[in-house]
Amino acid sequence: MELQRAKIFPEPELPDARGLALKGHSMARDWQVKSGFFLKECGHESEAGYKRAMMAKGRIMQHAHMGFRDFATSCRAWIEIFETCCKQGVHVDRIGIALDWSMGFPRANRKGRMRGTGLVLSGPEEFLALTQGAPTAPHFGDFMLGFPAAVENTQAALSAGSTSIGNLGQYFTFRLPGDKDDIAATSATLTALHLIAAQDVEVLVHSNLDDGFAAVFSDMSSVLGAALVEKYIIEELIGAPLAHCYGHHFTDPVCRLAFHLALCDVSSRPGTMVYGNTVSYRGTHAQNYASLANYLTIDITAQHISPSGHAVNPVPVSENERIPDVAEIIDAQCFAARMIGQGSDLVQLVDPAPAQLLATQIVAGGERFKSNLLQGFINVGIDTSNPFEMLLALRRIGGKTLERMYGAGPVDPDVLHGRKPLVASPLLAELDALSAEHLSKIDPADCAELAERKLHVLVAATDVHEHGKMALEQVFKSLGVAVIDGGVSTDADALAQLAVSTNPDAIAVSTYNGIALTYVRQLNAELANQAVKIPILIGGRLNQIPEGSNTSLPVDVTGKLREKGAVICNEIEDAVPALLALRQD
Ligand code: B12
Repeated sequence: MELQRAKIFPEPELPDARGLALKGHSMARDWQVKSGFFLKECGHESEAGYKRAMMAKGRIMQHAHMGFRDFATSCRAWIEIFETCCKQGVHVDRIGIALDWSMGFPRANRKGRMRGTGLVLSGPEEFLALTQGAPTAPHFGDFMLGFPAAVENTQAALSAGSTSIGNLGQYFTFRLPGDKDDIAATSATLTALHLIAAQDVEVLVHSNLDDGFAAVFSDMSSVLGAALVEKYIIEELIGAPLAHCYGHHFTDPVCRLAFHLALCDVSSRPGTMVYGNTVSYRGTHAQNYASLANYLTIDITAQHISPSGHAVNPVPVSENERIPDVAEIIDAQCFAARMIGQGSDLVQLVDPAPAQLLATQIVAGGERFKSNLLQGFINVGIDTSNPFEMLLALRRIGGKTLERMYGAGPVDPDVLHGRKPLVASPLLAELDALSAEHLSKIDPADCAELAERKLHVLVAATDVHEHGKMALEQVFKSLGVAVIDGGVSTDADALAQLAVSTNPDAIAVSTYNGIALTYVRQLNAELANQAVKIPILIGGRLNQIPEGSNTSLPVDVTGKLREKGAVICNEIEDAVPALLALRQD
């Protein structure tokens, strides 16, 4: 399938990129970085300057991430994390906040929007109040850039003294429930990026690659290629400094180190943080501590071999159960500090040669991805000197097609995304193994019976989390159950429409963002409106913050979901009895 400009941009006209650039630059007269507690205390103009100073000293920095829903709890946590760690001789260099997805909507348009699990800051005063509690670098990433509220969120972060603002990666893949206007999101993002570019001090545009296309690419060189394309747009076309973050999906130690070395090779700025390998957290706290130690060993070693300024991020071991609490965040920070202290001699035992070799391949493949993409865009008639067109085209085309069209590996119709990966992403091998493990737990007699039934199941994800859906689809296909792709970040009304047009035997929903109950209620109502009755199977994180409550942690809603008629699936194999129980016509 060839791409066509008219299909990518059906609009007769797109907003004027130059006009948005002027708007962003003129806003800088009123919105400049204010020197908050961190900048005053450290004596640098920006976090990038601080990072360079720490790198020169050989100090490895630490990042803590917190995601409470309540403002007062968040303010207290900010202070407690910093001060309790300090008392134990541990310095937390930066704190990132998991903001709520409703923060992506402008303040005036936020009321009544479906809320997720994160914090909502009402305006610049709250951004400032939160970050004034302790002299640690404030990092605002989630749901800032990339959404319709990008401008006002960036203004607020600048006035709270934040000099690393993101998260560009989310622009490409995250969707807000009920929001279909990608022109508004792109206009706001581009204006905010120019506001950042026009600052008197260096403000890093942060992009978490794992939030972007890294979670779906099958080739590590495509991930680096995407980073190079972002660098072209942000640094060359817009003139703002860009810093990358990666880590959630980088499980294989050699690959993790190789990607670090590859990124060092192509970056001119210090990195923000290297994210914890959160997908490896699949067990108890004790088991997750092994995963924490495993990736920290690589990240600390990486900083010794090739310092990049990325702070290491020890993710609390409760991450796979629920949003971690303050004590767990502090424990993880202290654990990391001890590992950093003990890690400097370990590097002598490490031979980086295999990772260096892989890094060379990743960089070469990444450069090829970038040049294929730019040439491909020119051939299609996309103006590659226009950042608006570049951003919107990447977002609309999406990771899977981009990799199939422009990946560095040879074309192979039999593999995922149609190309043999140059450096295979470990994530896909892990998903294969996971699917095989779940398949092996299903009784062969049930497998045979399901294959005979020739069922069709509509499979969708309510949010960006796609791996549960991918694993489920693999298992369904092996069982002879035909999968109808319901997409990711699919709103309940759109899913119901799809159900009406495709008439599946069942709908399988994978959900993670703490909205399980609201979603099933909406889906039930939409299906009832269309006068259709289709069984709903649901799995993922089946929790939700109680409506009207200000508690910070979501609660389990499996009982309520059951009352609404949904079939609860804690594991993939739980779908089997439900599918076998479907009435045969
Ligand atoms: C990978 C990951 C991401 C990736 C997703 C990449 C992608 N494209 O898929 C990235 C980094 C992008 C991400 C983003 C976010 N994430 Co996240 N993420 C995770 C993580 C680490 C793993 C989830 C996963 O994919 N697991 C792999 C699957 C295969 O395994 P599983 O979950 O155990 O699923 C099994 C079963 O449940 C079953 N299953 C799943 N669905 C279904 C459906 C049916 C019908 C059936 C039968 C079975 C089934 O299949 C699996 C095998 O049996 C978890 C933490 C963790 N370690 O679990 C957090 C987590 C899910 N994320 C979380 C959050 C909050 C977010 C963000 C909102 C953060 C933010 N503020 O930006 C955003 C989402 C934004 C958005 N727009 O939606 C929270 C959810 C909190 C909650 N509800 O309590 C978690 C739990 C982390 C945490 N503790 O805070 N995330």
